[in-house]
Amino acid sequence: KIPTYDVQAVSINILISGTPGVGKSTHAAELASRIGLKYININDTAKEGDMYDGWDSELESKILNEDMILEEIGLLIKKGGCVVDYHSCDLFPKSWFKLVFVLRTDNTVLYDRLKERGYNEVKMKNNIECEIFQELLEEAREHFGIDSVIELFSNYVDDIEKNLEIMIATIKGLK
Ligand code: DAT
Repeated sequence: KIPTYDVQAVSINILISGTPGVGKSTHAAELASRIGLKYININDTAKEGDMYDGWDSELESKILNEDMILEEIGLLIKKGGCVVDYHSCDLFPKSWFKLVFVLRTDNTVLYDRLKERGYNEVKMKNNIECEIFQELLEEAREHFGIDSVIELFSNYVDDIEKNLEIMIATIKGLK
C-alpha cells in the first residue's frame, strides 16, 4: 500500500548518492513522486543546459561545469522539497542537505548493470572499485557528517520498496 502524506509538509532537500548503476534514479524519481518532491537529476540538468567544461578521454565522459550546475539548481534548493540525484556529493554546499541516502550494490550485481549500459573497461573498473572501496559513502559521511548519512542496499527489486519506506519514514521523522 502506498502511503500518502501531506505534500506541502516536506521542506527539506534530500540527496541520493552512490556509484553509477546502484539505483539512484529509480529510487529518487519514485520517492519524489510519492511524497510530492521535485526530482532533480544532475546529469540531466547538465545535458539540458549544456553545462560542461570539456571531455575526460580516459573515462569517456563529459566534465561537468559545477558552478553552472550549482547556480542552476540553487534557487530550487532554496525553496526546498527537492530530491537531488548525483553520484558525488562534495560539490554541494553542506547546508543544502540535512539528509543523504547512499545506495550500495554488491559488485557482481553492479557489474551486470554497468555492462548492460555498455560502459567500457576503464569505466567499469573505476566504478566497481569505487563501490568496493565505498568511496561515495565515505565522501558523504565526511562532507555532511555521519548523522546525516544513511546507507541503504539496492541489490534486488524487493529492496526498492523497502528502501522507499525507510526513506519516507526518515523524512517524516525529521520534520
Ligand atoms: P543510477 O541512477 O544509480 O545510475 P539506475 O536507477 O539508473 O541507477 O539503475 C540502474 C539499473 O538497475 C536500472 O536498469 C534499474 C536497475 N535497478 C536499480 N535498483 C535496482 C534494484 N534494487 N534491484 C534491481 N534492479 C535495480
